Amino acid sequence: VRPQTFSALQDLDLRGAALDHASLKAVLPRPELNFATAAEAVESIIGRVRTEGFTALSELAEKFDGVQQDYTRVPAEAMERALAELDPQVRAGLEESITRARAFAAAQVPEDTSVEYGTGATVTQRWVAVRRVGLYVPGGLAVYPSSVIMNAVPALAAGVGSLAIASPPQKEFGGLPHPTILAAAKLLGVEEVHAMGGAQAIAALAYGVAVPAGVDPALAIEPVDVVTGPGNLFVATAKRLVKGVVGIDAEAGPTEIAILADATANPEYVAADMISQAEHDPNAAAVLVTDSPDLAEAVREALENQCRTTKHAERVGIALGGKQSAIILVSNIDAGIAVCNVYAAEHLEIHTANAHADAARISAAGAIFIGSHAPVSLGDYCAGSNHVLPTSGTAAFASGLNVNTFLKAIQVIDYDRAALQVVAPHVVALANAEDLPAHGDAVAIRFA
Ligand code: HSO
Ligand code: ZN
Repeated sequence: VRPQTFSALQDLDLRGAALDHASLKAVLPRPELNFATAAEAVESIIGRVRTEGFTALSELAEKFDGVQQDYTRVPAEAMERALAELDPQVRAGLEESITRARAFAAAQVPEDTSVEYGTGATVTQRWVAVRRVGLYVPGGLAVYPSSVIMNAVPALAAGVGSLAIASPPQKEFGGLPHPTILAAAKLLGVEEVHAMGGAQAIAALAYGVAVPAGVDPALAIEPVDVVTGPGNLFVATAKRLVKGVVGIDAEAGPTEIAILADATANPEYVAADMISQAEHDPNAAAVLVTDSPDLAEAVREALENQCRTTKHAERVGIALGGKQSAIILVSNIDAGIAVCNVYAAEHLEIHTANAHADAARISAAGAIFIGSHAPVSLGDYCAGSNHVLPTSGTAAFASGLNVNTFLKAIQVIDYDRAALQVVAPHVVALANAEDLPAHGDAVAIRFA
């Protein structure tokens, strides 16, 4: 069987189609993530990590990553060496990325808010960081030091005191994660990195892993409160299964780019941006939504040319030719906006004559990139925004990683006697209405 290529990129003509939410939802391309297929294997892995601890982690590292390890913690010397040996240009890029991400994250830190109900009665919403977080950084087809930044920076800005990074052990790096990942962690001041990947890493973070008596306690993995970060189907399934034990961020399945474009768009840019995200994964989705058949044709041509020279042509071809990708023709940009709002892309680029106004009408997307000079790859590395974003349509209700992901809001109730007396009759009445008279008594006793 020959691999699919970009030329299999499907056309979807929605001119004249119904534009209501349900109709569009039914026709828009989207692969179904089959969590059920992985669930059984993942459940067994989680169970093993919980009962067998590091023995299970070692066996799974050998099985899935082909490496030998007793413990997962990356030694401090390896972290230092990785930073010392980091290519200066890569270091400069990471530093710029960190600086921009920090500024945006710092600006997101919410203020506590209070409401006063007359004298002596105040309620406050107080934001408090979670104690400890586990950040997953995938290995696989590519390595993602940029994801170290995207996970850690908002957690640090939120005030999280304890961060652990998990990333798959790499055979070619002596069983440690890729050195650039270690260097990025070190640059951020995150010292705790564990060479572990897959569902077992998520289980270890969520439940913690103890060391036997006599072993350096620094090698143990303390359980975390929140696990974030993208990963493959096994990682995503594991996150679903530990949810409730810990908090998790939004679903991060295969990456997606949607582009809303009219006749004013530059087809070479559009094609380049589609290829850029298709490069991640044969399951990545690239969707062009346009009211211009001429642009659609020009983008096809540009894809053909650019696919000839792009490094990961095979992966890109499979992604573009897959069922999840399409060129969607719409009658006008209003219809295009309707399509984009139903699709709820992880990344949405807007290349239209009125890009700002059109962007303002988007109500579902992980991130919106406005105009012809804000490609997704800018956001992947250096815009200041986060690249851990909701995929698979979950942008309809979920947000990209941000400071709030790592915060809890505690509601603080501060009433004095006089203030309580003002509402006491109402509390008593409502308590009686619910047949919970002891609730009313607890108020009344203070005034007896
Ligand atoms: N586009 C990916 C993030 C990424 N790209 C990392 C390059 N490195 C998902 O948003
Ligand atoms: Zn990317």
